[in-house]
Order: sequence, then structure tokens, then C-alpha cells
Amino acid sequence: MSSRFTKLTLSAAALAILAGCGAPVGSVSTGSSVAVAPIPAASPASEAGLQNWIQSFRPRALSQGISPATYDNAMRIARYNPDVIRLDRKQAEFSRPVWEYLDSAASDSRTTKGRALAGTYGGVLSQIEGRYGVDRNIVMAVWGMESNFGGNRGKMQIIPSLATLAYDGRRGEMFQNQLIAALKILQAGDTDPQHMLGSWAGAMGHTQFMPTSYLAYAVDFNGDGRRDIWSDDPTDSLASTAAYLARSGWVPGLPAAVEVRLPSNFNYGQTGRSNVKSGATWASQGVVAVNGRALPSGGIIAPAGAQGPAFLVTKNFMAIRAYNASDNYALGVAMLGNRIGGGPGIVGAFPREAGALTHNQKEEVQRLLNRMGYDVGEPDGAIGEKTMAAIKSFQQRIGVSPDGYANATLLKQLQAAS
Ligand SMILES: [Ca+2]
Repeated sequence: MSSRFTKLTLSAAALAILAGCGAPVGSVSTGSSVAVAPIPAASPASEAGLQNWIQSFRPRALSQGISPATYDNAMRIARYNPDVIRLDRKQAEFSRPVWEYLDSAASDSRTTKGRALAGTYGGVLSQIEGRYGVDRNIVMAVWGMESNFGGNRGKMQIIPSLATLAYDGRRGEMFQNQLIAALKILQAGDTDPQHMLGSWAGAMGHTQFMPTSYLAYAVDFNGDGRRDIWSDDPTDSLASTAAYLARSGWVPGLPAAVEVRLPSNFNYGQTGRSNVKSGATWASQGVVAVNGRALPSGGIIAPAGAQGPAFLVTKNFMAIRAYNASDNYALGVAMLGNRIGGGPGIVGAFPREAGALTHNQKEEVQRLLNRMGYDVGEPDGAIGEKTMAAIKSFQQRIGVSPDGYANATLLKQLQAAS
């Protein structure tokens, strides 16, 4: 999970994407191709450097309550691993179209597997739902998204990876905190250094908890005395995920995302997950749920603009975003959860024929917006909230529907206006 970047999420699936292994989806990676910046192989000095660093870091760890025995025993297996540094320096380019991301997030095969496992673990899922109030299908969907239901939990020892990243990584401070958290887990006796396994950046278990998330939310649900998210048995992992979502504000009985139909005259300037209105207010504008039910309160998002489907997203969507701060991820979890629970997939059609902009084209959109005086920050090819807000302003200025979506039409409009 993701205390991972806010919550820092790098699941095994994300790792596989970063490593170019072609796993379908992952937490961080909202899709796409990967640009690999070549870095030199680690010099032999790196191992010596790590060992020196381990000695210099010892007092800080001890000052945070780690015992000398815990520290020394864990660090005995710490070795410099150039692979994790290489992975940390790779930059994912988020140019995969949202519909491809959602296709794989809530694919037929993942749905089928999820439904079967929801049956297998039906008893424990009922108990977890009873304790935490979190929809079992959402818990199942997180499990499916994070590790393909346990299939990609990560097999790397966490201590060597975190020590390497804390010593030499570009995000040393953050990984130092994760390393301290990992040492606290070991000190509590939940596992030992050899068996504390996960993905390269420290995400562990069926639902890919970072060490800090583990300390905050992991629970011993099966009562064997250990918060065991590493076991083949997913019970503790699934309960810990429900605990995380419950503490992130999950409201029992509320859907996370409801697909809606918008009226033809809908003002897309109102879109955005933070622009929350009551269900009655949306209904008064002619918004209707595709499934015909009453609308809850929430914001409306249209991830592929006015030509694609729209979703009313609620407080529970925000709880999923607390797990991994990506709208696409949260929508993927919500849609996979719907399907595992027997519901339909997305009903509306995405503008697939129109294609999606490439990473370079998205950067051009950002450059053009900056040149016109909209501040979207350094162009990075990732269309985030700032870029979307600028696109909406530009669209309003030229008198077209302000859906905030960057597509080929928008790029042409920007080129013509600049
Ligand atoms: Ca347990």
C-alpha cells in the first residue's frame, strides 16, 4: 500500500512494470511505457560505503527504540544491491490510455479469479466485513490489484533493499524512515530478517504494505499471535487492508464510484473529485446513475473527457486514494470490486478510436499552457490536477466544453492559440 508515496506504494505489480516485465497493473503505475535511464554499475566501493553507513546509522536507530541486538541481527544480511537503485531511478511515463489501464485492472480473468477466491475465503471475508465495515469486494479488489491475489507478493528481502535505498537512494530520508519501521516490525517478533520479503522498494505481502503502513494498520486477524502478511494465507493481509480503509474514512454501505450518465448540456467545469455536491443536486442537473439507483453525494470525474464515461465518486473513493493516491487506481479498485461482486463493468464507451496522447505530446500540452501563462509547473508528461485545471481554463477561454481532458483536439487548439 501506499503510504508508499504519500503512502508510498510500490507493489510487486508496479515493480514488474518498472522492470518492464509487463505485469498488467500496479499501484503506482497508472500504466504505460518506461524510460530507463542508464546508470553506471555499482562500484565495489558501494558495498563498503553501505557497511560504513550502517555503522553510522546505528545510533539513530537505537535512539528510536531499536535494540542493539535487533539492529545488528537485521543488518547482518544487508548488502548493497545496485538493482534497487537502478529501479528507483527509472521513471515511468504515464502514457498508457486510461481505458487500457482500466481494462486490465478489472479484466475478465482477474474478475473470474476474484470471484472464485471470494468464495474460498467467504467465511473470513464475512468476519472482516463485520469487524471493519469495509465492502468485501473492495478488499478483494485491492488484493487483486496489488499482488494479483497473492501471486506477485515480491520475493526480495526487505532489509537489504531498504538499507541500500536509505544509504544511496535519491529518496534516502523516506527510506530511512521505512528502514526504522521495518526494524520495529522485526523487534516486535512478527517475522525475522530472512523471511521479511517483498518488492524492491519495501512493499510487503498480499496487499503490499510498506513498513510504516504495517506499523499503523496491520492486524493479527487469525489470532496466532503474529501480524503475518507474508504467509500464503491472506487472512491477516486482507484484514489489515480493511483496517487501513476503515481508518481512512470508509463509510459502510456507500459505493466508491457510481457510473453516471450526464445530460448533453452538462457543465464539465464542475468535474473533479473534490467538487462534492449532494446526490439530489446532481440529480437536479439531470445526472442519473447508469444502474438507476439514487445518487450518493460526491464529485464527478470524466477520466477520458466529455467523450467518455463519467463517474460519481464518493468518500470511499477518497479512502481508496489514501491507499494509493491515483484516481485511476481508485477507479480500477472500484470497478474490479463491482465486477467481483457480480456487477457489470463500465457501461459507457471510451473514445478508443481517438487514441491517447503520447508522453511527449502531453509534455507539449504542458509547455504550450505554460507559454500562454498558465502555470502547470515543469512539464513532465503527467496530466495532474494543475494541468487539468489549466486545460479547463483554456477551454473556457476558447469557448469549448471545459472537460479538462488532454487529447489530440486539445493539442491542436493549443497549437492554434499559441
Ligand atoms: Ca496472524
